Amino acid sequence: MRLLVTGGAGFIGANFVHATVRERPEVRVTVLDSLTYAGSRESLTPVEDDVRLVQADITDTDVVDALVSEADAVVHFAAETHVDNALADPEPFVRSNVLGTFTVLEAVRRNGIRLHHVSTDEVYGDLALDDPSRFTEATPYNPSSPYSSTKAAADMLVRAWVRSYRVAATISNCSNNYGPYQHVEKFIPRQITNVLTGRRPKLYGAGANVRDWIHVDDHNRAVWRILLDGQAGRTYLIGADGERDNLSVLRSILRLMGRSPDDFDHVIDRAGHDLRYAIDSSLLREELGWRPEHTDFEAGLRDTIDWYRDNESWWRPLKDAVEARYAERER
Ligand code: NAD
Ligand code: TDX
Repeated sequence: MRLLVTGGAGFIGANFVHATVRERPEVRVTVLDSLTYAGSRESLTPVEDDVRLVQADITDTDVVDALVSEADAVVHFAAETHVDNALADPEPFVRSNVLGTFTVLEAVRRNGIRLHHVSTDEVYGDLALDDPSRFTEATPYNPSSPYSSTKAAADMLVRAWVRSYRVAATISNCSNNYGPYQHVEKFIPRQITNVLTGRRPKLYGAGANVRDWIHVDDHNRAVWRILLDGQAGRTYLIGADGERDNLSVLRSILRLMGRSPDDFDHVIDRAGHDLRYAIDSSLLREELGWRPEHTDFEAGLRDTIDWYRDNESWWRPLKDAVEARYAERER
């Protein structure tokens, strides 16, 4: 199989490529990534002899069309992904997430190629903290942020291309990922690297907001299951029953890193901050037999902390600039 992976130099995409090279030697992987601030050639160094990296933008119709025409399937991860960045400047989110997905869809339509579109649970909006329900494939879309609204728009384009042009596409909406190679702007790596660089971790508001954490390798195994056996036109929710509030995640990081539980700062809350996400992944489990393997969140967190400790050269060059930006926001 010849597989085109957009966004393969980002966090989830790079882990996807690593796992594919490791576990599926028959697959020939091409990565299409423009290497924005969030993408890194170094994330693909361990597989550089096995993977072709094409540095180009997913809105570049000619490049996308040429690469799609050489592929048997496309997994589309490329996107602008950080909610705080979208609040500060939404334009690149509209361009990459909406126009970029449109460009990919037109290319798979022209070439008759199978597509898997990677999306987020944030398209469903948020749940109240005391609401026992969880998102399902039937939950109406209700995005709150500039980021999630552009992901929702992209999902809608995919659905319309399935219905109107019979494009063979599937969609997955996954909860919050953690693991190696995640950019230090995101919650878990930010706090780990704050401790490692002698800074105090930063918690938005009271830290009561709940995220449903999943290890990136479990997400990627689900993407492979859907790519191989998912039904065209279907949406699958991916989640590992990992609901935790931000304060308790931060306290786990502090404990695992030998710090006292109150060794952090409360900073100004995110505008429009979604309260709670929670995924019901029954369809994926029942139809495709997927189960998460990383069911011990503390163990996964310990491994992630170890990875950041052992791979300082990967994140150190990014850290000061990220914190300088946050310092302006959190002043
Ligand atoms: P990331 O920001 O770490 O990586 C995104 C990658 O896309 C980067 O390598 C970047 O260079 C590339 N990219 C961005 N715009 C591009 C463009 N216009 N052309 C070509 N490449 C471009 O993101 P991530 O966390 O790995 O997320 C990957 C996908 O998974 C996204 O679609 C995101 O919405 C989705 N998702 C993420 C999470 C999560 O918790 N991180 C959860 C659910 C879904
Ligand atoms: O310093 C911080 N302090 C803090 O309390 C940061 C960076 C975040 N937070 C909070 C905000 C969120 O409630 O932690 C939670 C997680 O924040 P992020 O890592 O920014 O993730 P989130 O906003 O939940 O979105 C993530 O999951 C869904 C990804 O960034 C998205 O791309 C994905 O679609």
